[in-house]
Amino acid sequence: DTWRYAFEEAMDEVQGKFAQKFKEEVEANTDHTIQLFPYGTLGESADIMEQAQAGILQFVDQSPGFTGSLIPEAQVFFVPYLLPTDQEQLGRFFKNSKAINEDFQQLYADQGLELLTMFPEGEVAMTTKEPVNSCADLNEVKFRVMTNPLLVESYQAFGATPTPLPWGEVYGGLQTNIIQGQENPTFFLYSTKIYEVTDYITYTGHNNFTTAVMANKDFYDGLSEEDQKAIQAASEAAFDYIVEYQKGLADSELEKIKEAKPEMTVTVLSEEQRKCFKDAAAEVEKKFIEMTGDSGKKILDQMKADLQAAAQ
Ligand code: 6CS
Repeated sequence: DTWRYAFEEAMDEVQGKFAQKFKEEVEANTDHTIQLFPYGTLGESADIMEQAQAGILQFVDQSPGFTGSLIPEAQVFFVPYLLPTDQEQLGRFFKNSKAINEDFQQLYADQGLELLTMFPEGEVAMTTKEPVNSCADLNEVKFRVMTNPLLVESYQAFGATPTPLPWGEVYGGLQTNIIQGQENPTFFLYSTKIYEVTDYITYTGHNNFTTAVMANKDFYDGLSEEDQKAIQAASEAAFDYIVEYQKGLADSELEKIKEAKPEMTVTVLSEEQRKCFKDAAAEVEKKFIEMTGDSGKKILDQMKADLQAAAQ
């Protein structure tokens, strides 16, 4: 059979690299082929998730930034400063976490999705038209966020005016000044040329971009045990590959941005400058628990325990 796999990025961006490795592994070890659909070919993130749930797609990569309304607990990835920025620790966390590999697996299954893996795509940076040295600088800034209620709460707590939009509206929105800021990992700031429409890149350390790869569950459950094993092995191999692939990527892509736009101002906030963002985090965590109740609290606690284990 030919299986269809859609993702939210271009072929040569991180999700595309993962997908190509996954395809290569599946095709080498089963009789099936995989057809890849990069960002834009089948619509926005919300569209490809619908298609995967309907079984039109067999595989989909959708980041929790867009899964928040479907699976409220997935918003946990937007509690500021919960995830470390250290990529090695993150790699260990995603690989071994009970929260990811058991608890989230069940929550995705409840929505007809077989969660194959989650992986990190790098620390997110804010890009804006004016400098950001503290929360006060975000006052009156319409800041684009993914369509995720907790991310809206975060930017509200940071002092900005959060504006949820699908990705396709971000470049134009910045160009026409409908929005004045957005956040994304460094590689994406370069590959999507978002640096052309913003003048300041600010690292606050408040989050790491996470994404999730899943299969339609009816499709997956209907496969032979052999095919299921090959899919699991392919997603493990692609996970290891993508963690390795990203080593040094944020640094090299930041250099390319500086080359393309020498007047870009890049700032890494000091511990003192981060204080107001860190103070806001406690409020956002409280909101998360209000939104998700016992189920969210349980997953948050489990994640904290898993993160601690990965720190050693
Ligand atoms: O900000 C976004 O909407 C996009 N960011 C990344 C890094 N991947 C896909 C997503 O659509």
